[in-house]
Amino acid sequence: MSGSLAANPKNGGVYVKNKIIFSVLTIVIAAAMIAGGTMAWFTSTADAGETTFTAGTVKIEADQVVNIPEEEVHEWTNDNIFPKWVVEAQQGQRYDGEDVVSLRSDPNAVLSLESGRNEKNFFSLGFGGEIEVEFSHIILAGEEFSVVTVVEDTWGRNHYPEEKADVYVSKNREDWILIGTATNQPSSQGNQITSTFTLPETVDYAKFIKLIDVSEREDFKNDQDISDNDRNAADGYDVNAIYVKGGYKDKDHNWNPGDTSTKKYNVENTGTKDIHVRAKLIGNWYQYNEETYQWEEFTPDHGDKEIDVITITVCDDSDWFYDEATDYYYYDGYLGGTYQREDNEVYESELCVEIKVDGEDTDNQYQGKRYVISTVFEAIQASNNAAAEDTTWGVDFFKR
Ligand SMILES: [Ca+2]
Ligand SMILES: [Ca+2]
Ligand SMILES: [Ca+2]
Repeated sequence: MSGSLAANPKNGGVYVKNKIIFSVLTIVIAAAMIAGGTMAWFTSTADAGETTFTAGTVKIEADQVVNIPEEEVHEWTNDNIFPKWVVEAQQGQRYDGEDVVSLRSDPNAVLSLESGRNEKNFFSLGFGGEIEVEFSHIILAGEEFSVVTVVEDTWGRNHYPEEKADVYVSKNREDWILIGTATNQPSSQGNQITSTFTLPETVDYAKFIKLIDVSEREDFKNDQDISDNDRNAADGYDVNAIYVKGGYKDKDHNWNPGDTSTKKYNVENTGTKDIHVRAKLIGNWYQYNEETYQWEEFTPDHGDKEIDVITITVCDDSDWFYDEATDYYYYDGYLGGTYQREDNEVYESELCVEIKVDGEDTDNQYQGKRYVISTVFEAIQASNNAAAEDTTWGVDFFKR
């Protein structure tokens, strides 16, 4: 019989919970799918490249409610942010109808900015060619806004016809908004020419930028001040780099479906009484509502199949166990209170769980979605150090 249950005369001697004290808090970790199956985790404490997050200490105590606010998932940065990757590239032809030389034909050249003169630094669009890049952060209009920057190489020529490209932004790759035209003029200015744009008020944010070459053949045809060689080799706007200055940056933490991430909660009893502790992990998918700028719940659809692509398991060597019947994670024992606490008494413990995203069933519908786990901790008074014989919450501690 648990010490937390007692005969209550007012209820006709029925055993009721008379000493239950809940301390509840919510800790949020979040993940979002990026196109191509890469997933990003967001937490305010995660460093890029690590898969372990420390959520801080969960302090559980009688008559206390502890709330840790939901962590921000994006942070504003004034840095230059480069695209995550090239989504699509279609190179046009040169003026003479030949293919653009191979040195100038690597689309990935646009993902970084270089100075100097090297044909490998840029991707020549060719007449009518295009390139499309995706960012892992949000390009924004509004009070804090992003400056879209496109850099072209013409290497400081005193005279050269205009090479230009229309610049579009999109949040979904379907609706594109023209924000301006980038140009190589004045070509004499230096090795690189920079064009900058901001999003119009009508666009909340964007994740994609597309450049379409709109250089005019007539400009080259009619220009008597360039050589025939130059004219024939003309290959459109030369994209050294596409980037954005300022934006909401994902707390970038990429992982792929099939990978496992670790989440740890340090739980400490700061109350006077010995307690049992359990935790419920509630996971939900969210999608971004472009109108409200809020994340809203999303229900994955796998047809007739019952599929949960997220699997959560307790880490090896853990002092916690999962009880399927109640769907809670329990600390295996009790955490000693401060009252008459003995030197060797355990009063804190770490709940460690591994969160795995299935590699096969995590399909396209998860693109752009985020997985959030809310964790609620509950404490109940343990009977006077008699944990070995304890049954609480319907769980038989040490006898499972
Ligand atoms: Ca050029
Ligand atoms: Ca060119
Ligand atoms: Ca470059």
